[in-house]
Amino acid sequence: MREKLENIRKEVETLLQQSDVNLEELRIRYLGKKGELTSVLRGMGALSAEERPIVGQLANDVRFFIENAIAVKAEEQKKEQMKMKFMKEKLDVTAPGNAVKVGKRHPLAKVEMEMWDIFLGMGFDIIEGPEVEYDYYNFQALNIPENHPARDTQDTFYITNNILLRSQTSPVQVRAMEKQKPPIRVISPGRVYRSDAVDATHSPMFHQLEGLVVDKGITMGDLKGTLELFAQKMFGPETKIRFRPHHFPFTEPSAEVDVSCFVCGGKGCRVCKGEGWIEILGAGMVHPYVLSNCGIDPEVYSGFAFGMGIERITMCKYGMDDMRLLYENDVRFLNQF
Ligand code: 2NM
Repeated sequence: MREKLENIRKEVETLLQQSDVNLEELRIRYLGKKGELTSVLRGMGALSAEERPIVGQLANDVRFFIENAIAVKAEEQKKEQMKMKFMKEKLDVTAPGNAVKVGKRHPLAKVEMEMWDIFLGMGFDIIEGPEVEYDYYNFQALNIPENHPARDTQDTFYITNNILLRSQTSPVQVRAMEKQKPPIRVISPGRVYRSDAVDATHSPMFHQLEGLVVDKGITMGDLKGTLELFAQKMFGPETKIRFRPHHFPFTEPSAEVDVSCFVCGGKGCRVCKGEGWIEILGAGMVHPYVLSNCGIDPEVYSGFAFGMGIERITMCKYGMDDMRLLYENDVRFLNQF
């Protein structure tokens, strides 16, 4: 019987060496009501009176040993499980994260901001004004009275008889001249509207950036220098500019301004259509009537102004042949810039 108890102890000891042993099964198998230890104890009646307490003591020791060993093993298994769980759930803080897809700037916005930078660098301020304007600010103050032929080329959308969507950003500059004493050095970027049908080069809404400088002694030379520097910053340091005489009601004299083709350098290519020059803006000396309309004495002050289409410059710069691409917001197109 002693030998049997000793064997049970050894068996349990061996079984507990397996790390994944099922402790509950083991407990039932040895300590349960029909367990091996219990069946040994049941046989104790057959022992002699001297042997009984000794074997009884031994049986208790074995029971205590098994209970204790199971408890120790249970603790070990629990620790092992926790360790595995932590390994599985380990967070590698050095692993690269999931890239967040952010949008990109629209090419029109990119070009406009490039223009801001260039003119801010020359000391201009950026000013804004309403897109819904009075006829007075959009036309009359700019020397375009009712029935003037220039109203045809700048036909726009009317809200009422004397309120309209601005056809240029010059009204912003008229407001600036009314409010501010010279020296004035401003650019006014923004949306403008014209009653034009959509095609590859026209849209009823587009963007302009106009500039205005008013001070004592401002000349056409200042205009040329300013636009030359702008062209070189925008299209490259080799760029030349060319003035062609033109007519605008709000400037006198007026000019259309070309830049030497930044693709072929003037030899003639697809982008400049063989011309060597690309028209990019209109400009001139602010008409004395416009200055006096805004409360500035043309005998004391003079000024120059210019205006350009942001779409046009963007299309030139990136070699686009259809303006509609700029408004369709097809990401396959937009992702190229
Ligand atoms: C252009 C061309 C030439 C212009 C004139 C003025 C103002 F308000 F001073 F009279 N602002 N912008 C101007 C001059 C605009 O756009 C093609």
